[in-house]
Amino acid sequence: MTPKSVAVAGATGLVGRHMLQVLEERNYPVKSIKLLASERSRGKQLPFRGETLPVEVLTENSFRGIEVALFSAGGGTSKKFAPCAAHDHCVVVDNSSAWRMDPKVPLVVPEVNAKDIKWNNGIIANPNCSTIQLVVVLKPLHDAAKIERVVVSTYQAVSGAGAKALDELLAQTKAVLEGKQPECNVFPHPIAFNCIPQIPQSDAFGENGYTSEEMKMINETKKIMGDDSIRVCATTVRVPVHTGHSESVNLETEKKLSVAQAHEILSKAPGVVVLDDPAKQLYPLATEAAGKGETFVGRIREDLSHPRGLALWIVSDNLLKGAALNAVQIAELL
Ligand code: 25A
Ligand code: L14
Repeated sequence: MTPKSVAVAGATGLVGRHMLQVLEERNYPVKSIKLLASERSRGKQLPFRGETLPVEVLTENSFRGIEVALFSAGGGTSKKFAPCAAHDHCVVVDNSSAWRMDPKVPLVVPEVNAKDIKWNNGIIANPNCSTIQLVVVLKPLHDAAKIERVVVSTYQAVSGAGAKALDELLAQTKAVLEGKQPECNVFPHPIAFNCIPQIPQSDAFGENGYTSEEMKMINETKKIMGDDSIRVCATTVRVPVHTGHSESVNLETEKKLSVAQAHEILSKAPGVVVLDDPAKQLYPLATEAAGKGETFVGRIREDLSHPRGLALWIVSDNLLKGAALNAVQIAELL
């Protein structure tokens, strides 16, 4: 691949910093790199390949001469600036939810639908973190036995809500251990020693009773898998974990899949690692998945309530495969 001129919009955020780290670790052929953020980050510097680079303020003219831009600066910023970048012949890989369901924008997980990159018009959307790790595991099972229905409950890490949320988890944990009242600023309820069934914490529930995170999992799964017939029910829950989203998944297939067949299919699936040895207490854990690029699956067993049902436990790093790594993998395919 010929080296590219790259920009990272939202470089100072948790995801933006991981994008820089992943570009570096995977040796992405960077000819030049521009770090962009809001006015708040003016004067900040970030490390890249042994150098310290200045952060610039993102403007409509930031993308002249840039070939690839990775965006993780929130939906509003992407709505406003991704079209400017595309207009300047830069290809945007956007981590926000702004463009994901736009029929003119491909929504891509390389292991699942790399071919969709071809029809991009300058913007490619990076899916929601919980959806990415789900479809990486569902796709090979769908190809083998056609998935008809999925019921998923998530156990989502606090890092998904950003750096301030992580600070709140630590401060509240300390307060509770000291017998003090935990203070809530980011989350509507204490997240320390608790589970909160509302993601994101700032959004109102929809009229149908679902959160936007739950609706993202439903809609994005169908778009990435290219199959509107898959029925999905999602419950998304924030848990006091630092990094690594976990998911309990029940699926119903048209053709019966045995546990052994599911094991065999998943052990050959790209990006997937099977960790499943109950006798040795081996199963995926958020603490083990954090910092790794793969999606881990275990606890694979028959769903005893359904003749063609399987139950699984899926874990991946929400900042890596769920965000920065998937975005860089898309950029590598360009
Ligand atoms: O709208 P969405 O799609 O739902 O996305 C909302 C947010 O979710 C995060 C990501 O936040 C995104 O902005 N996110 C998205 N996908 C995620 C995933 N898969 C995900 N999180 C986890 N997993 P983020 O914190 O990772 O990154 C935010 C970055 O965007 C920059 N930014 C914001 N507005 C911008 C902008 N850049 C350019 N133009 C704009 N208009 C932001 O830079 C950051 O890099 P910054 O300079 O605004 O903030 C730098 C640091 O300042 C602190 N800070 C942030 N907000 C405030 C603040 N300080 C004071 N007041 C604030 N309101 C933070 O410490 C930040 O790191
Ligand atoms: O749509 O854990 O990419 O708060 C990523 C972070 C949704 C919320 C997205 C979280 C967001 C999610």
